[in-house]
Amino acid sequence: MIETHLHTDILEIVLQNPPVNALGSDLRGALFGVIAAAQTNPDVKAIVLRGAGKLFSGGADIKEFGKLQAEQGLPELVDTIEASAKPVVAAIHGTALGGGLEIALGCHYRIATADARLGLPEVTLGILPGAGGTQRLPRLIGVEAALEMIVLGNPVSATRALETGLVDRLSENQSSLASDAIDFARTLNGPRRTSELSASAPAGVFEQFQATNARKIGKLDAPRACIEAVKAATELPIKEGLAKERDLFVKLLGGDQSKALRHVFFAERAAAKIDGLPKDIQLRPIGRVGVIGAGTMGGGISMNFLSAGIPVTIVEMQQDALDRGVATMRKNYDATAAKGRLTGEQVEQALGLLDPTLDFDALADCDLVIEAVYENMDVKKDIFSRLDTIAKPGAMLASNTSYLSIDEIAAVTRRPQDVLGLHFFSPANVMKLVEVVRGEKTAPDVLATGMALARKIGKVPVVSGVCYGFIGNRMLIPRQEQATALVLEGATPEDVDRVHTEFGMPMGPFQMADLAGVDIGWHRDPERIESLRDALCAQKRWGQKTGAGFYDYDERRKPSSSPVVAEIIEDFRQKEGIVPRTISDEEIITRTLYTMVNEGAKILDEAIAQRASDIDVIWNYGYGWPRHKGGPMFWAELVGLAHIVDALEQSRAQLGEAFTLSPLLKRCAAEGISFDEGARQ
Ligand code: 3H9
Repeated sequence: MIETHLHTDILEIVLQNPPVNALGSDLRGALFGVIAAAQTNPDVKAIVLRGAGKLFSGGADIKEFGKLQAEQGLPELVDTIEASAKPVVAAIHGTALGGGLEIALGCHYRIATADARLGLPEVTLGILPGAGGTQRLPRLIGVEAALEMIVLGNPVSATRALETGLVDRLSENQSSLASDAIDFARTLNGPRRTSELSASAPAGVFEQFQATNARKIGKLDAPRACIEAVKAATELPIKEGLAKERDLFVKLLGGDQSKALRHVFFAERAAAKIDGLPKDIQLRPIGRVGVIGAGTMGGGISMNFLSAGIPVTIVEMQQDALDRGVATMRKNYDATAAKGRLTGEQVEQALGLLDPTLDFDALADCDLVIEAVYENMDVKKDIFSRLDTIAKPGAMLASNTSYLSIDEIAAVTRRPQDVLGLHFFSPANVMKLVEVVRGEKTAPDVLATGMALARKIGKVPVVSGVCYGFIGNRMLIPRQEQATALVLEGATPEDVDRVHTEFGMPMGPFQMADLAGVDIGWHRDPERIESLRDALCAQKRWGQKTGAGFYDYDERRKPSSSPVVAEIIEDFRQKEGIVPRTISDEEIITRTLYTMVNEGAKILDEAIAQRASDIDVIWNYGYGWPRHKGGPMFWAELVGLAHIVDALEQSRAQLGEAFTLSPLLKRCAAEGISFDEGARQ
């Protein structure tokens, strides 16, 4: 857990708890021991504390939270370090986060490598720094700088830390750090305790901070509690401030928001793991990527690789489509540069790696080819059989299809083991999610390479099996069906959307339909009107792009309720003989969100998703499910699976003939077990 070295008169303590030196109970116990022993050892004049491996410390061990009050002990440890009669220097490299930085704040001095980052990201886990961070940081660096770090959770660079007084000096790099820290420790006369300083706040600073960050804070509990704790640092003596911090910490830790956010933290990391694959699997080298189709998706997909320094050959059938595609990519890059997020040089560098061509055969030297043409199985089959004849042996062949069967596509090639799905979400250069679709015959190294490559270009990849719509879009289908049915039965599109946005989704089903295009998948015959959607499409109400969909839009795309849509809905009700009734918000939740959970359970049961938390990651990153509600599957367990089954059964009459309850959902509800436990049985 820890190693100690006595350098004549300086005791060096090295934290050794890979991979991130999390401050679990064993490590804390060991630290208490050496700090105490150092006090009575006459040879020790001062102490240096540093971390082994890549970083100083990633903070408290999040896995221990909620278990046996295990998080107890870290505040006491920080107090013990600060109380040391001998000066203690924290020597920081890599990152010092959360409890890791709080330990450093308990130390009397801090030295950091020039590339180190220091932060208190607890707020992103729905908690606050609970080991004195909210009381010591404002005392050390001032209230305004502390609020930025604590309430927004953004880490700072070592240079910024030096400016604010968070660190006392810098060391060039990791190899110079230990000796610089030891030399520094030798110059010190005695301890200097941060808790003995006082923190004062300029008038109105808290109100102003809250107002500036109102949108980020939203309905979240943790940022509010963080502000309250920092305020306490300016009003109360240290002891009382620490007690207040503890109180707020314990409350947040027991709350649903923190449970959800901690779930998301581990869910994201679990999603990277592919069940049944050896960890050391050899990946295929990807030096050049081919993209077929320079439309919105093809262009967006290409930009990801270009930005990561990977050359792209992009193929189109017509010169004007190719030119348009390249021009759009340039426009998007220029827009990013205008916001200061890229330099002109970086834009040129990225576009310099792009090879636009009409020659399909140019794909022959690509290690991965991604097809991004429109959704038509025959077209895709044709492309893949051509690819099969020209792609080099071992090249990976991917489709960006959102719905179609990867197995059917792979079957037209003589190398189905090299075929997989890489389902990017629109806009593909922005959205983080990629569903990596594992076909029946996809080779393990192809799947692993797809996952690793997606991470390399900054995406969050999640494995999905083959089914219509894969994980995310398949779950949208029952939601959309029920949203439309609810409108026919008496709700308005505005009612349904409001329930979703109040829940925390960025938009509701009808707002989403307007954004994506109401006409997607429409049969294009204005005379054939069989659904509400057909009626809208027949009147060119195709969504935001035509200025009208379920809502009316002004020139700035601001939506307003549409009397035309209200009339169309009314006509439909009359035609179907439906007498509208009042629909409650609870019914909207049951029929849109619970049906989605039901579909998620089927997806898990069919092993399309590896684990329930993968479904949550997909909804967080692909559809904006609020992180503080975990994801649909986590949220369902929080609401109670038995309650969900009851509500769905009560709505049975409205859910229609085709509706079936997932046997997994029913079983988990009856036995009181989690989705994953149920799926493993
Ligand atoms: C806190 O400190 C509370 C205190 O204020 C008060 C207490 C009273 N605990 O991310 P990676 C695991 S709250 C347990 O892939 P990287 C992680 O799950 C804490 N486990 O590595 C993964 O496991 P696996 C505040 C942790 O190099 C493995 O380590 N701190 C913790 O890309 C590798 O993780 C934070 O919020 C942890 N604290 O990034 C920082 N951290 O291999 C959270 C990581 O089984 N951590 N693991 O999947 C991070 O942001 C990143 O992990 C870090 C390294 C930047 C450190």
